Amino acid sequence: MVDLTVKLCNSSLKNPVILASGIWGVTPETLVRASEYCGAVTIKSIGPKRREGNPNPAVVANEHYVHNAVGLPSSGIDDMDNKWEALKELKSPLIASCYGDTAEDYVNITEKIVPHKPALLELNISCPNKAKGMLFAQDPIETAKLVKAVKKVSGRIPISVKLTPNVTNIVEIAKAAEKSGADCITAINTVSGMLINPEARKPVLGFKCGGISGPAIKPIALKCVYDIYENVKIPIIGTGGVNTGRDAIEMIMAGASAVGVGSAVYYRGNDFLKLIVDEMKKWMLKNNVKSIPEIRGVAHE
Ligand code: RRO
Repeated sequence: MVDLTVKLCNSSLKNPVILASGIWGVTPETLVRASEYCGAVTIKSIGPKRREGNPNPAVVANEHYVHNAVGLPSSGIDDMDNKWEALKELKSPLIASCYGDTAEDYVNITEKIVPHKPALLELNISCPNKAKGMLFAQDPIETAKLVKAVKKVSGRIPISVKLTPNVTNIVEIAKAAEKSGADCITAINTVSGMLINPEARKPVLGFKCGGISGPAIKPIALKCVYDIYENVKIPIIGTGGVNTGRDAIEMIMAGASAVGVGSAVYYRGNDFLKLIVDEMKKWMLKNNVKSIPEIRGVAHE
């Protein structure tokens, strides 16, 4: 027998696989379906108000990567009042992800989310598809200020800060988040990139550039998680390019307490979460590993 359960902040998860924000968790129905199999589910980031996405094409995929500039579409925090009830059907804990333009946006959204008691609130401060300016997650001082402001209103709900790899030193940002009271780190968001269609002589995506996810970014995500693990004590949700149970095991060996999975749906189909959990189980049986904590961070030894 293998034990896949893990503890993450205040929650017990039936397994370490978490549906990452964005790809599948767009409606309560897909979240409920995902929750049958995975340890926790993350809702598509909720914004301060209604926002349409970017012009098409907004997502393209091949065997190496998924490239998106979806553009933070959201029906807005107030529309969540129509969704909380349906989310009571979830079979695993909910991670509420949110984004904003200002610290006040994050604070206001947090105040509206807290009464619904998600297991974790994920501050998405790292979407590469914001129209202009620097991201919170590209500056340790801004990250710290934001986390402190949100912690004042988040009560007992633990906070995870989702970081971008598009920085010189992700560890410095993770440390700033931890020092200001963050309970968890989610690493990483997508890697900034661009594709060009040579016949059309222009970028492929309507937004021109976007975020890269999928298999191509797994080594980048692994190094970020590995480096963060050496420098902070709070748990890490390791996210980026995890497509198989074996990939998830690698992420745990880098130091992740749980593993975010999103783009894998493009490669493994709608059963991706079940497939990845089953593969983890099989790998553990074959390699005589009885529990997840037994292998967490072992790549550092
Ligand atoms: O919606 C998006 O364009 C998007 C978001 Br919010 C994010 O966090 N990461 C990403 O690659 N795309």
